[in-house]
Amino acid sequence: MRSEIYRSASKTVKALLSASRSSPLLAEGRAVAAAAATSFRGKTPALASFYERAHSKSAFNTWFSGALVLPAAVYMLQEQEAHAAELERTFIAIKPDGVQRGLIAEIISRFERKGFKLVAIKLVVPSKDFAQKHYHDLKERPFFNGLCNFLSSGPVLAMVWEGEGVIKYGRKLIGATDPQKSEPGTIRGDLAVVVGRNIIHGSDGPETAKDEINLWFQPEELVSYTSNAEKWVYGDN
Ligand code: IDP
Ligand code: MG
Repeated sequence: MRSEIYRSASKTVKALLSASRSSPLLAEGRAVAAAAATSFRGKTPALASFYERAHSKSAFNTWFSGALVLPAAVYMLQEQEAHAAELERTFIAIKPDGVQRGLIAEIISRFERKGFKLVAIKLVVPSKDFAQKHYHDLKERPFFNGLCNFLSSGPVLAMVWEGEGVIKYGRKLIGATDPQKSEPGTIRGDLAVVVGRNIIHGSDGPETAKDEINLWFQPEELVSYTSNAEKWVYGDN
């Protein structure tokens, strides 16, 4: 999955790299960097303001912008490109039982502590019709009606989490569908007792993740940002 920041970063990296290949002269590199910085505005404000601060009129900064800022920008964006390319997103929802039992913070903290990144969140009471759409795969099952009644009976905390392997590992954090069979240490294993009140939903694969995110969220509700912790959560040795 490619975030917007990834698209803009990778476009900028390509512009910077091709400019530095075609002309190693710093003066020209600076011109390209200036153009690239324009495209940062409104997308990566921190980087844009860093660039603008460094790109004032003094002789020192003229040298500084060409010699340091351009390679630094390329390095930062390459890093971002490397991470963003591997990241995926999943839909996670705390069902009405989890919300009513005061387990929101507990559940969010398990995903956060793992190193996954929250990119969307909202509290909603879904309609029965909406619940049926969400669980459409189960419409032949005897518990379908009761399940949809339950999901639409109160507030649901809908979220999108991002990270490498988050779809599969999110399911591991959640545990088996039936809490009687969920391992201790999992959310359902530690916090739930019966299948009808298993407190949390998580997408079960890449296709469902995409469909469920689209069902529950508008594209503009998904927030692309670089988390401070990312450089410590990801890395190769
Ligand atoms: P999952 O939530 O682990 O992905 P699914 O098989 O997709 O499990 O079932 C969706 C939800 O339907 C479960 O989380 C649970 O709330 C409910 N459910 C599944 N099986 C039963 C059942 O046998 N009786 C009652 N409810 C069930
Ligand atoms: Mg399921």
